[in-house]
Amino acid sequence: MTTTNTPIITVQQHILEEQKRFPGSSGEFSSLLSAITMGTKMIQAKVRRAGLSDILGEHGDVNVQGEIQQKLDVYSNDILSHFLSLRDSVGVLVSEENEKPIIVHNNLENANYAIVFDPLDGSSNIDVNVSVGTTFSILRRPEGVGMNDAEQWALQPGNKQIAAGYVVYGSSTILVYSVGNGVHGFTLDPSLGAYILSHPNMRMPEQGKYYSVNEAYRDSFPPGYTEYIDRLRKGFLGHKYASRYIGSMVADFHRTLLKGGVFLYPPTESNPDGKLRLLYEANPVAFLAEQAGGMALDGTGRVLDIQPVSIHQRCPLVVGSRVEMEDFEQVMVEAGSTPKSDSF
Ligand code: AHM
Ligand code: MG
Repeated sequence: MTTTNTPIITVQQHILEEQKRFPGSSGEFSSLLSAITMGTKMIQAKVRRAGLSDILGEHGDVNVQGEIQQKLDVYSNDILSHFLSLRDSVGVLVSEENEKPIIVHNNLENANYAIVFDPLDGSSNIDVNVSVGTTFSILRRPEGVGMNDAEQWALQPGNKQIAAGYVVYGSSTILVYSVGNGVHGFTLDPSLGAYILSHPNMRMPEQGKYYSVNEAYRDSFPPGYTEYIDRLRKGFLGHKYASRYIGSMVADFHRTLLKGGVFLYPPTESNPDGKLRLLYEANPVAFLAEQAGGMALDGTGRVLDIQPVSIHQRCPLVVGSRVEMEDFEQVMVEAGSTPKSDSF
């Protein structure tokens, strides 16, 4: 038997420690996060078998148990909704897969949290064996908002998130989360079925080597974006950049968090507000980026300061290392796209 001097810390232990930051919390927050860890373990198990479903004859309208087979994104939504609904502290669920918010507990006094999530981000990549992920954001019910006014629970700027995170189902499964006290990453040990702390106190490098954008759309980017990308290609501050683009935001962001650089999904002709969704895609990664020392802008200002008006609204997203992001801001000012902000 091998021994190690490094303490093994599970995500559950970690959450229990972090929860002490919430005065008066009586375990409800750790119970809520454990619904997410449990749900994502089940999703990853399904994702790992994705290519087998046809071979095993389980892909059809009805399987041998008489259950209707579901697409993976619907399955992921059902699983997370199921586990979160079991937690008394959850009042409202907002998912990319549901048109309207779901009121979970409208008669429980301590149902004070809204969970906003994309159950399977990048799901079009599943068929080609490329990384996908789950993103989530946790908000507290705003003062004075009634139990049934579900949209108002979620329509809060990202700076009100009390926790956010994601899971990448990649070459390994990793969960990254923050409660506003740094960013921490946990790799799933498949033999134990437990998320183990592998990346404590993650910090985004000050500058990276990669930019990440779907350059096929560059002709329709607004002023500033193309100039900025050209600057990165030519190199600045002693750096020449290479490009990486997976097409799963959560995986592209995870690389950016670890290696630095910048990820962009600008406005385009077909998506004038960008493609990504503010509440459950841009906000969680913006929260994590800032917690890790990076920045996130929508092209004109801080993503986390956007006041949402609808639960599925889109927003442009530019997120990355401090050096690249300050340069982006400068280029956008020069292009006349945005006033210089004081917030960075
Ligand atoms: P989805 O939520 O339907 O999966 O779409 C979001 C995904 C992101 O993960 C990714 O960044 C983006 O779509 C890629 O879009 P494109 O193919 O336009 O580059
Ligand atoms: Mg998505």
